Amino acid sequence: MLFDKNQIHTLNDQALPDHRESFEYLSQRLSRRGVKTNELIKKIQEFQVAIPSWALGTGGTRFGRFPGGGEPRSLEEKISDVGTLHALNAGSGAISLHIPWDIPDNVEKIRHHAAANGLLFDAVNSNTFQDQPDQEFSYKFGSLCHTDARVRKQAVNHNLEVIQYGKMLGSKSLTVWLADGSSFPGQMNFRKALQRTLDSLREIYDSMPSDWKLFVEYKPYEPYFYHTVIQDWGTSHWLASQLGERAYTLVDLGHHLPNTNIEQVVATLMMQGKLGGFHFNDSKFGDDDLTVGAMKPYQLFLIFNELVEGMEDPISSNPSPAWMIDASHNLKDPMEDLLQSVEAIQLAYAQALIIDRLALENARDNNDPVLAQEILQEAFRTDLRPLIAEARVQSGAALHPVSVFRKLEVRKKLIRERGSKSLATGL
Ligand SMILES: [Mn+2]
Repeated sequence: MLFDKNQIHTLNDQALPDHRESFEYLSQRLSRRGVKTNELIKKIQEFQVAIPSWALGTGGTRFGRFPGGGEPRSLEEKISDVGTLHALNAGSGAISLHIPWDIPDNVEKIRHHAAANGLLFDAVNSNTFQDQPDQEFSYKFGSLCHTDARVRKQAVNHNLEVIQYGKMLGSKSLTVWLADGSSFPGQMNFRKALQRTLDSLREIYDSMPSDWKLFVEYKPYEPYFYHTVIQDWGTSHWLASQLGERAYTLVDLGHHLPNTNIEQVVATLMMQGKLGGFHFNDSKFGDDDLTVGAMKPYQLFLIFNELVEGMEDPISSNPSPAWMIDASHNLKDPMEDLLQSVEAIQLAYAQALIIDRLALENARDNNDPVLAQEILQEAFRTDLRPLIAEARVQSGAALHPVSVFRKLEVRKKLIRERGSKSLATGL
């Protein structure tokens, strides 16, 4: 660790009187509304968001990349960086690996290092969207959907290899995101490509350990510009339903066309017990990889409203989804961006938890959209930042994570240790 935990506590102490005042005021307001602050804090503390290994380096666009230095050069350093985030916010207690970028050379050492940082291994991710130097066949024209059975076999085998690494580290799920698709009308037979994808996924699904889950991610465009094989939640849901009860849809906030009602997608999937994973980010135009909550915090809140309803529904069989941030950062310090993203997620979650659900249902039953909006916005416009901060302090983390990150000069120390030109693997 680049700093002593006591340094966090010292910095907290300086800001504590101001925090106490805000928190006391908020607690009183919440308790008048019948909200139990302690229960809320416990739920925030239990809510852990996985950090993907590829989010720790500077991202870029197809036009360029402007790294800021001190990027993690190895899997071990990626784990250290997530450990640093978790020490600061107590909400990033898991890491999601990407194979082949993060193949562990010494499994025991990696497991130990993660445990020492208080981290679990979340879903493992396969990669058949780019060619690796040693692979026999190219994925230029697809992977699991490819017309050539040998290419499909290679892609299936890669996924099985990813599962093996995941097993060694203690993961319990595989996320499959395919870049498969076409860029020109007529290039691909939609029906045959989808059928081949299902057949390939079935091979992977049938080989998974019995306690593993398969998450099928969708995306409407990019890297291909005419069609993607798994374009939307409906296609993903159909695939997951065909595969079996341990296959689920994964929703990525950036993987929708403009104005899609994502909260409705979430509600529909949870109603059927098929929402397995969730990727957070934010966007203005498409899959922009912006900081969570930077652009559309109200939409995020509305989505969490459905997530909380789904999680609290005693009849729904939906398992607790795997939460992950899926973004890259081409202007901000990636670690500062991740701290902001986790806080935005926790805030939206907490806001959704304080919605007066009984009153909302009554308003709905009485067809009263005015009252329904009042109830939702009462929760959304309540400033719960002191509550999130209190949850962190009680967990021994930082009152103000970004501020502490800067005061402890974490980036400067990383650059000193790793150099200003280090490049994170996988980007
Ligand atoms: Mn994603």
